[in-house]
Amino acid sequence: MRILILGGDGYLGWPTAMRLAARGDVVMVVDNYLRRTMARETGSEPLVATPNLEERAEIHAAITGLQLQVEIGDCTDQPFVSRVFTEFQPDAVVHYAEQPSAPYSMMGYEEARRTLHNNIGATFNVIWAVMQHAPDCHIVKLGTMGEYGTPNIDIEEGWLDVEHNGRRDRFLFPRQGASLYHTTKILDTDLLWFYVRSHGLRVTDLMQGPVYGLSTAEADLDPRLAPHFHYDDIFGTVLNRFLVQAVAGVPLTVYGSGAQTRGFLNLEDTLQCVELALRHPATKGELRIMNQFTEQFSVRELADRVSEVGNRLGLRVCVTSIVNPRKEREEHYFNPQHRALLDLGLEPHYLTDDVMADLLERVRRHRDAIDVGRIMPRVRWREE
Ligand code: USQ
Repeated sequence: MRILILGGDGYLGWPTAMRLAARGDVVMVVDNYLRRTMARETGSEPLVATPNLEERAEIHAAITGLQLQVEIGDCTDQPFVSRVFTEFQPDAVVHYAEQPSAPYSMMGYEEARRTLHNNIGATFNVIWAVMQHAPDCHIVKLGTMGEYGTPNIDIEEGWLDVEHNGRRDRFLFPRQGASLYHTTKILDTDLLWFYVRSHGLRVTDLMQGPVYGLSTAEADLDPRLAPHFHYDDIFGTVLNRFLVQAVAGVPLTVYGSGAQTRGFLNLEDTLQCVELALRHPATKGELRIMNQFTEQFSVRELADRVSEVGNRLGLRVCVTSIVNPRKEREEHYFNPQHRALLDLGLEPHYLTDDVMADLLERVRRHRDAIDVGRIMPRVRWREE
């Protein structure tokens, strides 16, 4: 397939590009380095510096013999997006080109505006580029489990059958994000659903939970091919942060009671899920929504697991509870469905003790690079 990856420099975009190239697909990666810029501006650089996208593509080609086409540009720039679609003529586009951080979106006006402008603008331009230049192209869009929030009912995969005053209909599952970032993902879904109804697009919206890990089959070929690995309070996801905190000897930062529960997945499984979505495309006029995670944990459970395995490896790990900088439910019901990707063939990599030990060992190799000044939360959802 000819596959366009928007946000191809990111934590998920870069490993996805290498995986699809290894499978024999023709891959073009697009990025404008927004995440690198935001990380620099907020003092949130990753654990290990990574070469830029053009350099990474050259290193990848030298090692594997596989070419990734690279375009540096901004997906909110419609002439740029139009040109890329016209020239590349993708069979599918994987849309990761979004500002991915909930805390960043809550920092202040400028960060909120940038999140809204980038995320909605990029999705809107992708929709129009598909309609105008590649109408059969399958859009695989990364959404988030956070679109649903934590309702006091079971979470379905995208849709809910509602009976009201004796009549029935099917609607998008009610959504309520706990940050502006999560809200932009809700707006994306609404935009996509509108254009699916009006123009018959084919769309898969993947509701993903927090991802962890720093290794994939292709990234392990050479240290220069590693994904960005953030452990700061703005771009680091919770388990990745806990791994670094354990190695640095900093108490694990459980926000509030730690009873907040999420659906998690290994980076390897993100690649599997995206590939499964690509190989089994949505049909024309279909918005297919799949919940993308493999197992659920509370934050406190995760911290305890890191501490148990870390201490067995000789690290001195302790867990602390700090005032929750976010406004989110800590005690809540959480029972999301996640069958669709398993039915397509997903074979989960679960978070066993061996996997946890391997993650800790990999982080331990970079112990000297850890800046403990990047660990405590700097962004509060509201000033007390
Ligand atoms: N948390 C802690 N301690 C920390 C960091 C986080 O207790 O040091 C808690 C948070 O309060 C939250 C949970 O861990 O309850 C998850 O936080 P996170 O930072 O790992 O995840 P989140 O901000 O929700 O966002 C991440 C990705 C985002 C993706 C989302 C999936 O950055 O791109 O969409 O995970 S989900 O969480 O299911 O919405």
